[in-house]
Amino acid sequence: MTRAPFIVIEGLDRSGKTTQTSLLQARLEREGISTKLMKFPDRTTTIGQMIDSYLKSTSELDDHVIHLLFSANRWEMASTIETLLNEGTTIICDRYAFSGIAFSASKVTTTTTTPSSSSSTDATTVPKLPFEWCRAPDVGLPAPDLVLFLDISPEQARLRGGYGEERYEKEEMQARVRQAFKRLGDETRTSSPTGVAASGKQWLVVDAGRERDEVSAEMWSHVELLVKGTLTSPIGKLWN
Ligand code: FDM
Repeated sequence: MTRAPFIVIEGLDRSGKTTQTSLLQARLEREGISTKLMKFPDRTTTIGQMIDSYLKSTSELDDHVIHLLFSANRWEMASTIETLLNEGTTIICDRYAFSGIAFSASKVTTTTTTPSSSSSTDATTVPKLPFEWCRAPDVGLPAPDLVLFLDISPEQARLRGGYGEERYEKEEMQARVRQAFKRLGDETRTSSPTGVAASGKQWLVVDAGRERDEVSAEMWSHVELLVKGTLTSPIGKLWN
């Protein structure tokens, strides 16, 4: 039995991720490929509305609770993802479990101390949630066949007008998130030097600091191979 591919676009804020995701969807449609665009968080569900008000800082939630809500928001779509892929609909997904881990694992508690011998202060940061704890709730979700990670440096993001108003859109947070994404990408590459993991998952870094059309052309070159090929392997499960 053949099925359609599951393609995830991950990226930092200001990387042009949302624009690139729509351009990719438009390209797939022009090629006559049946496509569904998904986005996480999906703010339309009851859980999604709780996430939305947390991100807009109109509500406060414990860090563990919001992390589990982000994961639950993916689980509520898991069976739909599987059904669509098996029916032959290609899924393009704007953020997925990798964002879930990268953002939650980048939350830190900062303590500052002033050594008696100095007038300057030392800051120590400690993660609020361990990396493996952050991964656990997403283990078993449908695994993407391809992850395109849109990378942009904090300097380039600043040139693009800086970050927005939502909760995680702060420069130090974004720098930690970038490191966490690197760790997730390296994990995939370690399981295979070509970036293709044993389960067929692939993580590719795209330099999103370039012109919009250059970025979309590179993304299309990776996606085209997948959508024009024949996929017979069953849908994988994340981190199994
Ligand atoms: N985000 C997104 C998380 O913290 N965890 C998740 O699981 C997901 C999917 O939510 F700051 C963060 C990432 C971002 C915010 O994302 C909203 P969009 O793409 O700006 O809507």
